[in-house]
Amino acid sequence: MGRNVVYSVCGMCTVRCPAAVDVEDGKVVSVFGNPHAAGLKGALCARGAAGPGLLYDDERPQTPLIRAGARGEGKWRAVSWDEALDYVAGKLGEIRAAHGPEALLFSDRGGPYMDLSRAFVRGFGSPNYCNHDTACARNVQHAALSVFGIGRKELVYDLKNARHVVLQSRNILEAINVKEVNDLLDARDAGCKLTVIDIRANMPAAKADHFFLIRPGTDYAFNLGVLHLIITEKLYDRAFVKEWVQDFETLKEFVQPYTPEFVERETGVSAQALKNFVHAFAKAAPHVIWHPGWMTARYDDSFYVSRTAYLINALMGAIGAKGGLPIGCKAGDVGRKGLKQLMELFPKPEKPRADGAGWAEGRTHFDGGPGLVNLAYEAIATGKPYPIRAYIAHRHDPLMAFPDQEAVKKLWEKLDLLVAVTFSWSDTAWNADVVLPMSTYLERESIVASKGGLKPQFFLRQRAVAPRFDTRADWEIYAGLAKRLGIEPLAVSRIEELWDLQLEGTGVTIADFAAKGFVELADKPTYKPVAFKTPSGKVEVLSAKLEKDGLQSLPPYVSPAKPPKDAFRIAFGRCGLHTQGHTVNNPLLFELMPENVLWINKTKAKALGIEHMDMVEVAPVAQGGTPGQLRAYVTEFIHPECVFTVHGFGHTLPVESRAKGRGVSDNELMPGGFGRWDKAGGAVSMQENFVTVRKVDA
Ligand SMILES: Nc1nc2c(c(=O)[nH]1)N[C@H]1C(S)=C(S)[C@@H](COP(=O)(O)OP(=O)(O)OC[C@H]3O[C@@H](n4cnc5c(=O)[nH]c(N)nc54)[C@H](O)[C@@H]3O)O[C@H]1N2
Ligand SMILES: Nc1nc2c(c(=O)[nH]1)N[C@H]1C(S)=C(S)[C@@H](COP(=O)(O)OP(=O)(O)OC[C@H]3O[C@@H](n4cnc5c(=O)[nH]c(N)nc54)[C@H](O)[C@@H]3O)O[C@H]1N2
Ligand code: SF4
Ligand SMILES: [Mo]
Repeated sequence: MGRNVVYSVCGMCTVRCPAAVDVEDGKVVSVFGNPHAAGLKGALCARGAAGPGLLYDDERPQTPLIRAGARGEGKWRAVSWDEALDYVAGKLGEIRAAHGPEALLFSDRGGPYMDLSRAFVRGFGSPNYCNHDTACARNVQHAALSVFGIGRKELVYDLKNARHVVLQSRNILEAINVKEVNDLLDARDAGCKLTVIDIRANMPAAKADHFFLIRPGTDYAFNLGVLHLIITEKLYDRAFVKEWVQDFETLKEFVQPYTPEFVERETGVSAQALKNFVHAFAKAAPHVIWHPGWMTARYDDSFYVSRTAYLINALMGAIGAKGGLPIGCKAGDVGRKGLKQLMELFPKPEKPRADGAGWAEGRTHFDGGPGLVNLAYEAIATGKPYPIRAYIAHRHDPLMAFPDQEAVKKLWEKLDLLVAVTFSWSDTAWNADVVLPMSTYLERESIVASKGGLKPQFFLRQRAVAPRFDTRADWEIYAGLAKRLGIEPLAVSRIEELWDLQLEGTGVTIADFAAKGFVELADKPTYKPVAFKTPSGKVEVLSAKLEKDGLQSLPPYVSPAKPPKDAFRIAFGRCGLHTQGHTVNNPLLFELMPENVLWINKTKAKALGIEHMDMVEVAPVAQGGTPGQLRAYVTEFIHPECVFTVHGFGHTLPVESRAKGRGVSDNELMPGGFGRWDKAGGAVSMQENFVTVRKVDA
C-alpha cells in the first residue's frame, strides 16, 4: 500500500487546525500541521499529535448500541447500522406524526461543519438546532452583536501585527489555537507588549509585561476604570470615535465614578499600576487587541465584561485596524462566491424556536441561529411553548458541559428518544437510548468547510484510513436517516454528491484541494473598511434591542459576593494537554496528565493545615452535588478568594478504565448551578458557586 500524506483537519478540539496525516500501509504513523498552512509552522499542539491515541484506542463505542436497561444503567445491545438507523428514524417518524417536526431538538458544537447538522434539522422540519455555547462563548457573541451588530467570529484577532495585547480571562497559551499561539509569540519577538488580567498566574502571565492578579469576578470594575481613564485623559482615537461611536457622551458620564482608586478597592490592583498600564496600552493604539474572552460562562456580569472590552477596542480605534481587530472577509468580500449552504436546500420551519431565542418576551435580543440549549431543555420539561420529545446530542456532552448533572437529567425525563452521536464515550452517550458511533476524524471525510478572515478559504478533510470498527462518518449517518425519513437532498450515497452541491458556482472543484488541502479565495490579506450592522450602523454604547427586553446597556457595577466563611469561589479553565472532558481517556494524553489538581492560595492553605500535594476533599457549599478528592496545588499565585481546577476530569464510566476515578469534576461542585443563567448574555454563570476544602487524613 505504501506511504502517503493525506490532508485532513485536526479533530482533537473545536479549533480545527489544518492537519496532514502520514499514512503507511493503511496505518497512521503520525499527524502533524499541514505544511502549507501559514501560521502553523508545520506543527499541531500536543493534543493534535495525540490523534493516533484516539484512533487506536479500543475504549470507544465500536458499533451502534441500543439501550437494554434503564437510562444510564450501562446495559446495551450491539446492533447493525440498519437496525440502529431504522430504530432512530422510526421513533423520529412517530414523534413527528404525534407532535410535529418541532418536537426534535438537536445540539452540536458549532464550528465549520455545522451546516450538515443544520440542514438535517431543517430538512426534518424543526427550528430547534442549538449548539453548546451557553456553556462557552455566548456572552461574547451577544456582546459583539449588541455593540457592533456582527458576531464575534467576524472580528479577526490580528495578533501577528499587534503592538499590545491584553488577555483578560483568556489563557491563549494553554487554551490553544495553534496559529494564534504562534502569531502572538512572533509578535512578542517583534516587541509587542502583553498584559494579562487573571485570577491566577496562568502560562501567559509568565510572559507578560503587566500581570494583574485580580479579585475573582471584578473584571467589569477593572474595565470601567480603564474606560474612565481613557475618556478623562482623552487617550481615545478622536477621529474614530467621532465617526463611529454612538452615545459617547452617555458612556463618558457613566464611567465618571469608576476612578482608579475605585478599581483598586474592588480588584486589588493599585491605582498607579492601572494608570501606567493604560498609558502604555493607549500608546500602542490602534494596533492593540483587548481580548473579549472566549470561555466566559462564568459570572452574572461576564456579558458586560465582554461589552466593555469591545468598547475599549473601539475607543482605541482598533476595530478594523491592522494589528487590532479587523473585520473578517467572506468569499463575497474578495469577489468570490461562497459555498452553497446545505441548510438553504430546505424552507425555514414554520414554528418558532422552543428556547424563545430571537422572539419570546425578554429573549428577542438573543441570536436565534444556535439559540440557548439550556432553555430548550426547560422546554422539554415544561412542554412549553410545545412538546419536545426527541433529542440528538451530536458531538456534545451536555452532562459534562453543564453544572449539575442530576438537574439536567431531570429536565430530559420526558424525552421519548435520546441519541448520542459521538466518537468517544461520554456521560451523555452513557445516558442515551441510542449511541451512534462516529468514525474518528482520521477515519472519515467531511463536507467542505469555509473559513472567513483576512484571507478567506475553503478547506477539506479527507479520510486518512479506513474505520477500525463499525463506525460511520457524520454524513453517512445523516444520509442514512435522511433516506428513511424522506429528506431527499441529504439522502446521498457518496460524499461527492454533497461536495458538488456545496461547490456549485464557486469556480472551485474538489480536485483543487489535492495540492494543499485548502483553496484560498484571495492572494493576500484584505483589511476591509469598517462597517457595522447595528440599527444605527455605528458602534452602539446603548443597545435598543437590549433595552427593549428590559435589560440595561450600562448597568452599574455590583461587587461580587464574598465567599462564605472558610469557603472559596470555584474557578476553572483549560490545560494544554486535554480537550474539555473527552481526551482524559486518550492513552497518550492520559500518560502526560492523568488527573487535575486544586490550586489554592498559600496563606489560605496554611490556615487549613494543607501542604503542597496533600490530598484534599472539595465540596459544594450548596446542597447537592458530589464532593471529590484530589491533590492540592499550593501557590501564592492564585487569589485567596478562589480555588481553581482544570475542567473535564472526575470521570465515572466503567468503559473508560484509565480516566475513571481520576481527579474531580468541577461541574459536580455546582449544585443548582444549571438554573443560574444571564438574561442579558445568555450564558450559564458557572463561577457563582462556592466550595469548602479540607485535608483528607492519610
Ligand atoms: N464546569 C465547567 N463546565 C464547562 C467548562 C468548564 O471549563 N467548566 N467548559 C465549557 C466549554 S468552554 C465548552 S466548549 C463545553 C464543552 O463541552 P462539550 O460541548 O460537550 O464538548 P467536548 O467535550 O469537546 O465534546 C463533546 C463530545 O463530543 C465528542 N466528540 C468530539 N469530537 C467529535 C467529533 O468530531 N464528532 C463527534 N461525533 N463527536 C465528537 C467527544 O468525544 C465528547 O463526547 O463545556 C463547557 N462546560
Ligand atoms: N488545550 C486546550 N485548548 C482549548 C480547549 C481545551 O479544552 N484544551 N478548548 C477550547 C475551547 S472550547 C475554549 S472555549 C477555549 C477557552 O479559552 P479560554 O477562555 O482562554 O480558557 P480558560 O482556560 O477556560 O480560561 C482562561 C482564563 O480565565 C481565568 N479566569 C477564571 N476566572 C477569572 C476571572 O474572574 N477573571 C479573570 N480575569 N480571569 C479569570 C482562568 O484562570 C484562565 O487562565 O479554549 C479552546 N482551546
Ligand atoms: S488546537 Fe490542537 S487539538 Fe485543537 S485543532 Fe489545533 S492542533 Fe488540534
Ligand atoms: Mo468552549
